[in-house]
Amino acid sequence: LGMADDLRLALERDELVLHYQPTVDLASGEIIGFEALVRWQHPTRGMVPPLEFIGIAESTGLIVPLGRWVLTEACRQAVEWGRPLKMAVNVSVRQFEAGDLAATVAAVLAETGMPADQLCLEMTESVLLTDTDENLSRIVALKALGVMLAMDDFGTGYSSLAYLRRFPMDVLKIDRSFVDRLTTGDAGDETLVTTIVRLGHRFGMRTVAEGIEDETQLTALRAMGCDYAQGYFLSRPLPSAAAGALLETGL
Ligand code: G
Ligand code: G
Ligand code: MN
Ligand code: NA
Repeated sequence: LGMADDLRLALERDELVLHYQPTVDLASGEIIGFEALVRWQHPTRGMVPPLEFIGIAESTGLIVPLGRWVLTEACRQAVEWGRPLKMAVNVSVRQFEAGDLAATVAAVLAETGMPADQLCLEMTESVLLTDTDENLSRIVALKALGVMLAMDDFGTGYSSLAYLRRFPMDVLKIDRSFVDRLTTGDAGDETLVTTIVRLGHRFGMRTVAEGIEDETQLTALRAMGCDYAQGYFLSRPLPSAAAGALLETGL
C-alpha cells in the first residue's frame, strides 16, 4: 500500500491523534491555551510526525478531510476541558485554497459548541503570500465568524511586512529561529526580537514566541513585553490526558 492510501485508511480507522502544546502567559505563567499538533499512530511504524505526512496529505488533497478532522477534534477537546481556553489549529495553504474553509469552520463550531473566539487558526506566510483579492476575502470570511487568526513562523519568509497591513491577523507567532538566537548574548539578536514584538503590538496583535528551550530566552522575552510563549522549556506537546492534567495543576 502506498503512503497516500495508507493515510486515507488512517483517517477512516481513527489512527490520527492530536497532541497539545500549552501556550503560556509570560506575565502570569498561566496556561492560556494549547496548539493542537497532529500525529499518526501507525500500526507498524509507530508515532509518525506531521512532517512525514502533511506534505502527502497536501499533494493528494487528503489535507481537506484531515484538516476537518483536526479542527473537529481540537474543538471537541477544548469544549470537553470546559474552561475558556484558546485552541490553536494549523491550517495549510492547500486547505485554505481548496473548498470553503470558512463554511467548514462554521460547521465545526456549530457541531462541537466551541465558542468562535476561543479558536485560533494558524497560517504561514505561504497562505498570505498569494496576495490576491480571493485570499483576502477568504480571510475576511473567517474573521467574520469571530475566530482568531495567527500568522505562524513569522519572519521566515520574504515579504512579511506588507501583509501585516493588508490582513486582519490577531496573533503574530515569532519563529523559533529568532528565539534560538536569544541565547547568543548578541545585542543585535535582542534588538531584532524586541522590534518584532513592537511591530506586532503596533498592528494590534498579540505576540507569541515559539520554541523556548531555556530560562534565558524566557526571561528575555518577558522583559521585551512578548505576551505568550511556547516551547520545550515550558512543555512539549502532550497527549490529551496529560495536557488536561497540566491544565489542572498548572506548570
Ligand atoms: O508537531 P511538530 O513540531 O512535529 O509539527 C511539525 C509541523 O507540522 C509544524 O510546522 C506544524 O505546524 C505542522 N502541523 C502539525 N499539526 C498540523 C495540522 O494539524 N495541520 C497542518 N496543516 N499542519 C500541522
Ligand atoms: O510550524 P509550527 O509552529 O506549527 O511548528 C510547531 C512545531 O514546533 C511542533 O512540531 C512542535 O513539536 C515544535 N516545537 C515546539 N516547541 C519546540 C521547542 O522548544 N523546540 C523545538 N526545536 N521545536 C519545538
Ligand atoms: Mn503552528
Ligand atoms: Na510556527
